[in-house]
Amino acid sequence: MSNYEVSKVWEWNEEEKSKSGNQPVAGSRFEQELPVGEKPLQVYSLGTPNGIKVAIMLEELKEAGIEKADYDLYLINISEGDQFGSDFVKINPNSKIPAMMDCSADEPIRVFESVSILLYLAEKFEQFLPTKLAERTELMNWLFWQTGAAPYVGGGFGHFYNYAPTKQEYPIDRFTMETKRQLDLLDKHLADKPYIGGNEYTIADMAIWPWYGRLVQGELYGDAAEFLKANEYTHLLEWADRIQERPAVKRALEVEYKDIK
Ligand SMILES: N[C@@H](CCC(=O)N[C@@H](CS)C(=O)NCC(=O)O)C(=O)O
Repeated sequence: MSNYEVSKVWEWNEEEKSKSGNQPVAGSRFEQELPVGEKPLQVYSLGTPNGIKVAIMLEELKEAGIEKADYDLYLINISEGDQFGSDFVKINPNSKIPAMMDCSADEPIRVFESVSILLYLAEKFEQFLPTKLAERTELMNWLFWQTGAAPYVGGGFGHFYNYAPTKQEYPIDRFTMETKRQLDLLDKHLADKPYIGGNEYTIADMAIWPWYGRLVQGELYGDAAEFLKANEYTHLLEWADRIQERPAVKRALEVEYKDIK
């Protein structure tokens, strides 16, 4: 039982205000000059699941020999609040990694939201994206699914199971239920096909693997894989290992993020 009583109007406790902490307002908090390198793509990111998606795509494009997809990759340290600096906010007004500038376009193009970046690169370089309407639509279904579903895993389950300062049964139960339902969905979906979209490896695999593949492989949220009985999702695990074997994926996990300071 909690003693918490919901007030009529929520007030922000400004004493908790800090450069990196959560605030109920958007926009930049300080002046910042981000470095810009020589390569066509400038990527500002971090090795979290959303950041790893983009690193995989960039490394896959490199593996495919596409030189125009060469990139400079910079570290945005979200626990130090780099995402609230003026230059980063100009690229992503939502202050979240990953964010990218395509400096090879006549007018540089900003791209934010990890799946928007995957789609942009897939369309620009005509890779990892089927062209037939039916196959493309199936891929879109899973891309949009991932964008809507993963916050239940990260912001819901991962937060309350691993990061919250106190362990509370109600939110852990609620988000574990939903996370296991999503894992079961993917496990059933992958029972008769090697990749999310069918027989072809696509950006849907790149979007889903850093979240759900890494979760069942025991790479996210401490002992979460054991807690979720991840070993029961055998098709999902096989798929996760299949993706992990790709040289570009291995490189993406070890890629160097350059300092912005
Ligand atoms: N829907 C966004 C989510 C991005 C996101 O949540 N990024 C996290 C790291 S994985 C972040 O930058 N958090 C910093 C913050 O919330 O201040 C995407 O897919 O790009």
